[in-house]
Amino acid sequence: MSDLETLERETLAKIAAAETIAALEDARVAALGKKGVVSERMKALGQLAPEERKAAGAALNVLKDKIAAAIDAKKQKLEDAALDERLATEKIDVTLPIAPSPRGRIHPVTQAMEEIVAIFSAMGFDVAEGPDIEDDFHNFTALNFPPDHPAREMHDTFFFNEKEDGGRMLLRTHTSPVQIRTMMTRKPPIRIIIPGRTFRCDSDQTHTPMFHQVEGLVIDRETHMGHLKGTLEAFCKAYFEIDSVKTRFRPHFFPFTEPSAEMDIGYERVGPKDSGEIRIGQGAKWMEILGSGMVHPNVLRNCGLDPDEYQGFAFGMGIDRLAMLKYGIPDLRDFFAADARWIEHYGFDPLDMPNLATGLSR
Ligand code: 2NM
Repeated sequence: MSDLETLERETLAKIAAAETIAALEDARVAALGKKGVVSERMKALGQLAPEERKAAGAALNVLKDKIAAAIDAKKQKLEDAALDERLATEKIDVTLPIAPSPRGRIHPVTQAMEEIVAIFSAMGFDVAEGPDIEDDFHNFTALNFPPDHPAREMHDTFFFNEKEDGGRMLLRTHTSPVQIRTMMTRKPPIRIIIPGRTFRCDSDQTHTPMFHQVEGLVIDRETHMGHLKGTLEAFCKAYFEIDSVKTRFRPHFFPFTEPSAEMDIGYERVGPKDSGEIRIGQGAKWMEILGSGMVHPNVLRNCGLDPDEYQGFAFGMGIDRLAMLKYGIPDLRDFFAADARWIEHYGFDPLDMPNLATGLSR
């Protein structure tokens, strides 16, 4: 056997024996690398006589091509095997149940908001939304606030800098501007609730400068205080998940409703005296939970509705406080403290969407 044939056999055997890409690379370097056997022989061609050189060079080139082809083929084989192995070991079973306790919790304010939306949706209300940044007309004037009303003052409302026309935008102090926008663009009957962020210059134990409100509006031809009462009592039963609720309506004043009333619900203390634990719905004590009233004729007129043809009721309540009451959360400021242990304790499972069929909260 010629010397070249031995070299070919040894090199191809080494390539065939390589079980990893690294071993194959070693075999390539040993044969075709700069100092590899084939390369060394190429260099040695120069010492041969010209008539021998041609044949020897051609033979070496053939050998070089054979080795290169063998390496390519083997490389492909090793890569295919590696891919098969990965496909076999990295497979996932998409039919497995999802992880039982996903990380992340729903904030109690979000939970309360979603529960409130579920309750009013079942009563036939739509959810309406509007901008956080409002103008004076939608936040005050259209709502029948007189020009000198104290709520328009700097110390109650967050105003932006004056615009060129002298007007000032503001952070809405309630969600009522959305009711105005809805009445100006939609024909009655209207049944909407408006959950959202609201802003007032106020910060102490029980007030944060940003808070959440849900307001509601019903406009139709023959809507009266009885509808208001029935709707809000039904809401309280559903929200607090109790069969009966004791309520009372106290006369009040809002610029945008006439008559206006605050609704109280009955409650009592339970457990040890200073535990702060309460039961909502029954008992000798009263707690104010919302404001309401029949939409003022001026507000209807400001929105292009004829008060002799249409009337309706509206109400508003604070979601943060409703969440504290229902879930027994003692301190409002914890809502915005971004404490992971707090949200782990008071938060809700993201996969339990509130709905009336399976229960609002678990
Ligand atoms: C409340 C209480 C009572 C209210 C009134 C209106 C509108 F636009 F129809 F005039 N929107 N919201 C309203 C009425 C809000 O919050 C305590």
